[in-house]
Amino acid sequence: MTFEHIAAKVAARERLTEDDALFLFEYPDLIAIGELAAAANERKNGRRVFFNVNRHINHTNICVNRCNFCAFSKTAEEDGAYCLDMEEIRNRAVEAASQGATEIHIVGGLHPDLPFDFYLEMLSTVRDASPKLHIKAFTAVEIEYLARLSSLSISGTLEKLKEAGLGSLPGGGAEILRKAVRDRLCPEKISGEEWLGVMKEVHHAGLKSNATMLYGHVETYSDRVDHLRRLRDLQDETGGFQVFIPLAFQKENNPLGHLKNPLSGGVDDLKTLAVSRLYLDNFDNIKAYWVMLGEKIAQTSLCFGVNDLDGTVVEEKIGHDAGASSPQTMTKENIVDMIRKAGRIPIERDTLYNELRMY
Ligand code: V47
Ligand code: SF4
Repeated sequence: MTFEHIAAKVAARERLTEDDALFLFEYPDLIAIGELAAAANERKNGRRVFFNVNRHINHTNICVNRCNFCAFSKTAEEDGAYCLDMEEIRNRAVEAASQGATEIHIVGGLHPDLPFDFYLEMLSTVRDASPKLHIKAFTAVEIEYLARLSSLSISGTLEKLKEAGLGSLPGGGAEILRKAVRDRLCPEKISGEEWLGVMKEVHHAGLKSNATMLYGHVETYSDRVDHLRRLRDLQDETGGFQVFIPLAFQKENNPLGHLKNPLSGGVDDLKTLAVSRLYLDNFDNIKAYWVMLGEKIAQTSLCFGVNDLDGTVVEEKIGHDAGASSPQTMTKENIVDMIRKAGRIPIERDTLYNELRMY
């Protein structure tokens, strides 16, 4: 196999194999991979780059799981453990709507004591705060937990959540799907197969979702490729994923932070985004999440196949508790400026990738 062979396949719009993706991860010429990914992206999306105006709400950090990469979760007794009440949730949603947000992104820990009604009330509270807000909430991991809590099936749980205002799902909780890695990262979490199974039901329920991959800890390139292959296979089947978001591992305040993983850093971030663009030919959008990448790598990634910069975020806990040095929030003007300075066209989108405004 040669790089030229893979480049010819990309030019001919032929699907890449797992071996091709592995070859690209191991190939030392980042710029060549980036050029190929940028061309593949431009064929799909031109020079347009999406962002949205959103606000995150992490309703609680109390969690029954103790994932080894997580600096956010606490037991109920620990200092810093919290659970927002409905008034606090409502205030955040009202403030977001008044600042022009179109999306509320809600995820949190797996709280041992909250009833299923809390989650329904949280959705209806946000929905009632403003009809303009799309609610993107709960990872596949939380959905499985809520199904156990409510004693309903996954599809029954989704139906109830939809009735209360759920609009789509974020892509968290995927981590690395392969069992050997997952056992080291998060032995208490649902398996990779279960994560995919929940997403399949989400898509069958008519909801869109996102997909992530947490990278840069104990995994190998082969584990990453296996992860991408499973996402691509499910996407072939359902078409329900809107975007792929690689999440760069943040090292502070968690048990895996001491590891010296050679697969991390700016070059690896850009390569991971570029290979994802090339291999995931059935995903329209590849997102650089600036919270984990930092502003400069996120902006640079627009020349490496990325066409989405996430949003304004406002209040971020998961990455920042783990040491992310990016700001808490980004103004719309700042995101527009980043995109323009990369020679691209900023497009504000809604959660479902409808175009709202060109800048
Ligand atoms: O599921 C936890 C990850 C995820 C760390 O769908 C960590 O639009 C890095 O999924 N270092 C939550 N990552 C965030 C997430 C997300 C973010 C932005 C947009 C979307 C979307 C989804 O954060 C968790 C986990 O995979 N995470 N700890 C850490 N130390
Ligand atoms: Fe809990 Fe999610 Fe953190 Fe795991 S990653 S400990 S499930 S909050």
